[in-house]
Amino acid sequence: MARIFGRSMRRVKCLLLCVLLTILVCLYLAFTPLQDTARDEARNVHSSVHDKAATYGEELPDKGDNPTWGRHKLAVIIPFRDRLEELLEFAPLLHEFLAKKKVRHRIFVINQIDNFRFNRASLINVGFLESANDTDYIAMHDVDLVPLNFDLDYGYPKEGPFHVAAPELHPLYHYPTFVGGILLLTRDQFLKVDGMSNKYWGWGREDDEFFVRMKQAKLTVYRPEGITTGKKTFHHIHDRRKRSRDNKRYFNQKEITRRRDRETGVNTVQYKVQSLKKLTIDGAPLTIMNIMLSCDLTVTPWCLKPEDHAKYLDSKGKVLPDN
Ligand code: UDH
Ligand code: MN
Repeated sequence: MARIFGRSMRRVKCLLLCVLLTILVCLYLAFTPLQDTARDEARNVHSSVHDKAATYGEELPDKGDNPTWGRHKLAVIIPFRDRLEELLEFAPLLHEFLAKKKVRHRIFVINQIDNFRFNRASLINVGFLESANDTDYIAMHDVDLVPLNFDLDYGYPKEGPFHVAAPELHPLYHYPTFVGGILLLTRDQFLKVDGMSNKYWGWGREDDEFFVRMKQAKLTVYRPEGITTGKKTFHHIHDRRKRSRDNKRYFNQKEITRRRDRETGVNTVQYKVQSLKKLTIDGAPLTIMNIMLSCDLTVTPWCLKPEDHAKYLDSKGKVLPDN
């Protein structure tokens, strides 16, 4: 009897041992490949981020693993035409400035290549749309305004639009409602006001209209505090004899552009990306977008000077296709 009991106890022990071994083997098989897969996946994600950066011809400023850089990414949008000398000086300085401040960023040069008068606001709308992929806030940034004071903030403007080039700091413009030069907005803030008006061809006032948009949308504009460098806070690379401002007003431009535009914005901007080039200037990676804007001459005939209308219109008054 005792022998039978002893034998069955041994069997039970054996069985338990087998079950335990099976469980251990299963656990081993189950978890080992999982860990590898997870590691491989992480590696893939990491390398795809870098591959993407590599195809853009850009360095990721933080190589993706430096926690002090924060999670937000800035699209610097530069409305541009015929300002190569300024760009050559500006781009390396801004890139270095932002990298030192650990602001993740990409610089987009939105180059207007059609035959219409310059349209800063529409180019900013285009820059906003074209930079949507991997950035979550924008800086509309003049190409000729270099920040010199390292205390200037270019961080994510969570509370409201942040006007870096404040009137008391800008070398030239000091009126209280000025929001030109350099202005930061989150994507949501920009969308809340439908971006900028597309009616401003030639120089000026589009930023003042944008101020009204922000005000009416109840967005509070913030500005730098505690900056002690006054009007020397920026270097303005602008010789007004060489870079004269196209401030003529044609047709009923003056009257229309004095009003708040409720019809056009980032949702109505018409354009074509003719080409995209990656370029590095002294270590500063840039995305250059060659943009053909469209203009409806029945709405804003001042997108061409009156003397140019005949040049670019066919006999029926339609804009020729290559313009
Ligand atoms: N820009 C060009 N090419 C041009 C004209 C303008 O690239 O032919 C771009 C460039 O980024 C430039 C920005 O538009 O820095 C502004 O133009 P600007 O430098 O001629 O203007 P300004 O120095 O500063 O007068 C504009 C501030 C806001 C004006 C206040 C009136 N609302
Ligand atoms: Mn200027």
